[in-house]
Amino acid sequence: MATAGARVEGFPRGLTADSAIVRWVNEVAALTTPDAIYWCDGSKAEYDRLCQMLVDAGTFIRLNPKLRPDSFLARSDPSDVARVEDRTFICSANEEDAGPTNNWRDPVEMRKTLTGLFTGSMRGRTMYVIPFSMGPVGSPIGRLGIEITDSAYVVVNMRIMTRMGTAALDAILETGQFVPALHSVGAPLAPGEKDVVWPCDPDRKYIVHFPETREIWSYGSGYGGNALLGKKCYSLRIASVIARDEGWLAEHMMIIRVTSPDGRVKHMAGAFPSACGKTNLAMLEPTIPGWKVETIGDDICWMKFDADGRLHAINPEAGFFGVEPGTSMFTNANAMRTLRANCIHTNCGLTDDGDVWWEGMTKEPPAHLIDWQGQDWTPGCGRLAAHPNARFTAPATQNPAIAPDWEDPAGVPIDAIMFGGRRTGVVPLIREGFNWEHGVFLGSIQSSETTAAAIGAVGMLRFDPFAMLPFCGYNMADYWAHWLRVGASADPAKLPRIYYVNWFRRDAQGRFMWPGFGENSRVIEWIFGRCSGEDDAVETPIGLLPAPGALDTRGLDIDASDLAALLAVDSAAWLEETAAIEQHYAKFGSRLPAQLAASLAELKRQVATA
Ligand code: O2Y
Ligand code: MN
Repeated sequence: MATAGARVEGFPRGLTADSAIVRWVNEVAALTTPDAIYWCDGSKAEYDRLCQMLVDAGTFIRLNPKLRPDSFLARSDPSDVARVEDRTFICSANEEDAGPTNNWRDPVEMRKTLTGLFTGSMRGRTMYVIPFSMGPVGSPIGRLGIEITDSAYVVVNMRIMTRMGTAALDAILETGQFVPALHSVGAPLAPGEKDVVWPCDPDRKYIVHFPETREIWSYGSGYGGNALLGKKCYSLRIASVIARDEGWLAEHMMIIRVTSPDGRVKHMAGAFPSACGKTNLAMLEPTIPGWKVETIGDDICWMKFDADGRLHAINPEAGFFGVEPGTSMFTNANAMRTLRANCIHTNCGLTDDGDVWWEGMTKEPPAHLIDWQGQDWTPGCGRLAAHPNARFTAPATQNPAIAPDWEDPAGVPIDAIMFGGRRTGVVPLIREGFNWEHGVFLGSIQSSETTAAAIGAVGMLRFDPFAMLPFCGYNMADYWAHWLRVGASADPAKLPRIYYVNWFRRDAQGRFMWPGFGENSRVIEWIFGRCSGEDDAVETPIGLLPAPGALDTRGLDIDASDLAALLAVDSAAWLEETAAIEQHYAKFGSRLPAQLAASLAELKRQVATA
């Protein structure tokens, strides 16, 4: 089949020219005028062929097969290294439906702008059609999509991150449902023009969502969440809107299974802002004897009520797109083991023996390497070997801690939900919400210091409710109302308990007061006990904190004064915090749910009189 003069390869059997998919693909081809249209089948042979093509084009460097078999390094354009929040748009018909935390644009205007940008944008390139499933194909919690892209780098990453290819296409044909996700790097090639290793449009980037029609258009970037459209764009921004309309939850959460020494099992989900250790927690190796943590997912969690009236969660992804700097055998040994082969590394250093390296990976840096910008690097040269947002793309199945049934289409029943952030002061190590409504209050006031996961200043304190600030596809106040509705519709005894953790408290000298990493299992153990009915908490104005001695610190080298400070409630500091929360809430005007305003008023009353 030929389309608008483009060569067509791999056209799937069983697809007819008048199907909605083919009509959409043809419309896109007519607009973007690629040289060829390639329908992906998702096979390993296809993946290997495309990886070799990327090696031949200079986009991929094959790593030393003896050290990292079937693994590759890519270096992006320096203008294209992270998510671009200020170029991410929610184009709902009404501005108020996007809310004060999103960049809104009029959908009609935005369509005009995008149509202009996409006109001829794939000239000289191949347009890849990627059918994919978020979640195991056929899961009642999963969803389907089709990404069209002119980047082979995106195709191979999508094969790791989603269930992509023929099985997903068959499911789309059976259900007739898919979210269309259109992506172009925005770098058309003139006849005979030589390509660059990382094509993108350095000056114009648009990551655009149309929530009402459930469409995604992304232009100008080839990196991460900007380009792998199944991830943040679909699984969070568009899925959060679908979830609101259908009564479920699409969340920025890791999911773990925790098993106690006596074999009891609980499942926990956790929302943490970008690059705050969610992947480390998802792959945690407990330091307390006899406990086991298994990974279900590290970034995204879709939860629906099952027939048993409990929230069941799946990880809609099939891989990890994790931060490299700081990842080591000490901080996340399971991640390091996951990276032994079959991975794509983007923007880290290349050692002289053909391996990868990033800051924090080993105590001693290599004596020499090639840095993420392709320059010679030696320790102390004043530049970073890896970009702070350097990432690995790794198959989830390679994680030694992955739960054997992590792909169960029915998902796992969630017992506890954690919120957390990077807070130097004020916020204690752990507290429990009084009930679901108070838990939603805790999520709504989640705050954290910013990291390198997105372009912008690092280390700035910002409210990041439910860790969804950059990812909620509609008005954040309506999202809180949705969470409250979900709770009100359920049997309270079957709802997960809600917690707020902070691993990042520092003392006056700037030293971390809590060791973190594997020692976080002590906090997990307390949560586990609470979910099992243990009565070892004290009530405070900010929530339920561990009773004295309830947190297991046996074998831990921690000062009693540090522990006391980690679990203290400083009323004066909380009174100041309530002033900041008032400002945060004021942005939402009359859309702010009354229950949250009441929770804030009660907190203020209590800390003011304490
Ligand atoms: O998409 C990027 O460029 C990095 S951001 C990211 C990547 C994987 C998982 N989570 C995030 C995030 O920002 O939350
Ligand atoms: Mn994330």
